[in-house]
Amino acid sequence: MSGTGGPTLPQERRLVTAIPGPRSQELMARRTAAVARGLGSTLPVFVDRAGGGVIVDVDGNSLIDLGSGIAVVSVGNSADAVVDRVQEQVARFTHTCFMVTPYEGYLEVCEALNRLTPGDHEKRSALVNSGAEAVENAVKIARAYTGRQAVVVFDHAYHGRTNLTMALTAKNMPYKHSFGPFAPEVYRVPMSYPLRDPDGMTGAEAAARALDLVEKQVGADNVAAMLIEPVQGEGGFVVPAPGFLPALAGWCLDTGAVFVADEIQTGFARTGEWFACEHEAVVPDLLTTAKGIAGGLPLAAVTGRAEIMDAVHVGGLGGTYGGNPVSCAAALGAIETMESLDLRRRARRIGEVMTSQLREIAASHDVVAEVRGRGAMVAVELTRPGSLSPDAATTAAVAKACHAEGVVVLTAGTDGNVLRFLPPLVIPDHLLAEGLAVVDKAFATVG
Ligand code: PLZ
Repeated sequence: MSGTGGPTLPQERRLVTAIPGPRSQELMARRTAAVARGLGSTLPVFVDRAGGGVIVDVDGNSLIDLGSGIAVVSVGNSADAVVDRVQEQVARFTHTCFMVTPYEGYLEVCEALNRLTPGDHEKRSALVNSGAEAVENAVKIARAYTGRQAVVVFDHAYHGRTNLTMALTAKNMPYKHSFGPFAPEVYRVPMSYPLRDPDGMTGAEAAARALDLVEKQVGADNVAAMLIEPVQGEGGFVVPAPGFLPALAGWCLDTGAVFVADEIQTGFARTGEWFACEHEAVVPDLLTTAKGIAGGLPLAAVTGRAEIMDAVHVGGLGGTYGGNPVSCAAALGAIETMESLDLRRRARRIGEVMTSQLREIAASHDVVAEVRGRGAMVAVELTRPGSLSPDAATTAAVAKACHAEGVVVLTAGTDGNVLRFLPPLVIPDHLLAEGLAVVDKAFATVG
C-alpha cells in the first residue's frame, strides 16, 4: 500500500461537526479574500484526504463521495497504482515537453487509447491537458481533414469553457453569460431527449429532425464535424433514444463529416463499457477523453482514424504541457486499475443498485419525472408533479440536504433540475447503500 492517502482511509460516513465545520469555515473566509469570485464550489468543505468512496475534510468529517470530482476519480482518489507510478515518474523527471524531447509514457498512453477505443481500424492519438482542449483539437483536426468549417452540436451539450468550447456548449448561465463574442460556424440542433420529445419519438425520428435542420440550414457539404456526448453529462445525463447515435454516425459516413464522440464524462468504464458509444456499437471517427483517464491528474486526448488524425501538418498540434509525463504515468496506473479490478463490470453493478434504489424513491416522490443513465452514471430529473416543468428549487434543496448529511451529490441539467450520481467505481457496497439511503431521506425531508 502506497503513501498515507486514499486507499487506507476508513470507508465510513462520519460527521463530527456541522457541515461546514469551523476549520472549513475559516478556509472559506480566506478563500473569499484570495480566490476570484467567478469560481464556484458545490460544498463549502475543504479536503484533507480522499480515497475509495470517501472524502475526509479538514474538520475530520468523512463524507460519502457520489461525485468523483465530476467523474474523474473512477479508480478512487490516490489509487495505489496511480500513486506508485506517479511517485516513480516524479522522481525520474517531471517535464521535458513532448515536442522538445519525447518520452515513452506518452506513447504507452496513446497505444492504450488506440487499443481501448471503439473500432479496430488504425488509430492515432494526441494528448493535451483538459477536456476543453481535447474538444478544440478534435475540431481543428476535423477541419484540417475535411477542408470544411461548420461544427454541428446539440441542445443541452457541454463541451467546455474556452472560447470555441463555450460556443459549442449550450447553456448560457453560468458558462457563457457576458463572455462573448463566441466562435463562428457552430450550429445547434435538437438532441434526442426521450422524456421531453413527442411521445413515442424513435431515435431514428429524432435524428431525422436534427439532420433535416443541418441539411437545410448548414448544408451537408459544409459540415466538418458533428460533435456529441453519447450520454450528455452537464446537460443532465440525457440518454438519447436507441438508434439516434447510429443514425447520426451513418449520416456522417454518407456525407463526409467527421463524427466526434465527446466521451470526456462517459469514458473509461463509467457507463459499464470502456466508452459509451459501445452500447450502440457506434464507432466514432474521433473520440475525446479526459477526466477518468488519469485518476485525477490533468490529461486529455483525441483519438481517431489514422487518416483523419494525420491530416494535420507536422507541428500543427501541441502545447507545452500536453501529455505531461507525470499525468501519463497516472493514466497508465488508472488504466491498469480499471483492467485489474474489472471496473466496467463494477460500473454495471453500481448502476443496477443505484437505478433500483432511485426507482423506489421515484415511486414515492412524484417530483421525480425520470430515473435514467448508463452504468455508474445515473440521474433523476425533477419536475413539478404531473408536469414536465423543471423543478430546480427542489433539486437544489435535496442536494443541500444530502450535503448536510455528509453525502456529496451533484446537480446538472440546462434547467438545474437534475440530481446526478457518479460514484467512484471502487466505492464499497455498504457506502453506496448508505449514500442512497441518505438521498432517500433527503427526498422525504424536502417533501
Ligand atoms: N466535455 C462532456 O463533461 C467537463 C465541467 C465542470 P474540462 N465537464 C465538467 C465545470 O463546470 O467546468 C467536460 C465534459 C464534456 C468537455 C468537458 C470539459 O472538460 O477538462 O473541464 O475542460
